[in-house]
Amino acid sequence: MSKDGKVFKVGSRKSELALIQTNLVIEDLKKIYPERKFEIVSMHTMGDQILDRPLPKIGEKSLFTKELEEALSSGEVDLVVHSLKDLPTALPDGLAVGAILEREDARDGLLLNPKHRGLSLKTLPPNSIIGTSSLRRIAQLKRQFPSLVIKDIRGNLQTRLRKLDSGDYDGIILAVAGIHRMGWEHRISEILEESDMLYAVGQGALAVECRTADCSIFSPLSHIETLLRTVAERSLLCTLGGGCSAPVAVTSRLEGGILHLTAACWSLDGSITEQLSSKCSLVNENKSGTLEMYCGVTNAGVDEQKLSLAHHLGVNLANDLIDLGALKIIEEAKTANTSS
Ligand code: DPM
Repeated sequence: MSKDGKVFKVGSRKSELALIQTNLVIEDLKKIYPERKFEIVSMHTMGDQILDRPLPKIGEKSLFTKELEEALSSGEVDLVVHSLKDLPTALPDGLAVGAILEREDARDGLLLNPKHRGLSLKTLPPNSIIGTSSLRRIAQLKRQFPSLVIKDIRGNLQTRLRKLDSGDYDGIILAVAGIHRMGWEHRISEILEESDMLYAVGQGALAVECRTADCSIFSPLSHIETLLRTVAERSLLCTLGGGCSAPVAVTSRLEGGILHLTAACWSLDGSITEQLSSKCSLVNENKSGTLEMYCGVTNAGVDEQKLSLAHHLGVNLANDLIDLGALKIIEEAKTANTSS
């Protein structure tokens, strides 16, 4: 795609959330390229079509991205908007994350059936049914709230809300960012703090995937702090080899030039856990960074040394977790889930 081409073709999944997210990014792009036209090309992915099996059991890494990436590689579309947390840490050859936009609230939230108005995970009656299909959420719920019952839930967000309100579930856990984008803030009963629930790598941030040669077109959309935090998180996940469905979770923050990263992994019943924190200074460091690609994310427009430091923070923390036995815990949790 040449920079003076007339139309950007934007690939998106067909779900309402995906289309809202795609339009948010198009609005930002229009500010930078006011002369451009945008055309959305929406498609179903394998993950949208298989609705009868829990996600981690399907076992395909790029479940929600493959068809869109093929359209990018073939030139059918010029960019694809993803939730960063759905984007694997290794991208197909020739593709890259050209931009990561400012992160929304990265935490998870609890939505309740209206009959439980005013309650929280702590005050729900014993045996209340909570819907989620995330190993990360399942393990943390089992560990922190053993009296709750966890039941698998699939489908897009509207389907999940309908199942909640029809009484199939007492509560469901969703990312606050997605709830906000859907305009459902009023349904949040509780925002889950770090002490109760760490979030998924990349949660709350939108990413633009593009052909590597086009990265510089999209990099002005990147939000530096988000980029640094999420590169640290993705480097951790990549080193653990976990993939999107591993029971691995994080929190990160950038404060006074210091990047903080906490990461944990759990066995499926939440009984075994390893959690570690680390930090690094991003000011006045004099380490030379030679990498150009950080888990598929390009360094265009950002201080390469800082990105390299963020990358190493994630890699080192992952290796410390591996020394504590993280690989065995993650593998066992994934195997237990696929065989049960
Ligand atoms: C990934 C997970 C889930 C999505 C696993 C996890 C949740 C699956 C479920 C990798 N992708 O979080 O541990 O609960 O059944 C997804 C959502 C968003 C992006 C919805 C959500 C919106 C938030 C964002 C599904 N992907 O997690 O509530 O943009 O970060």
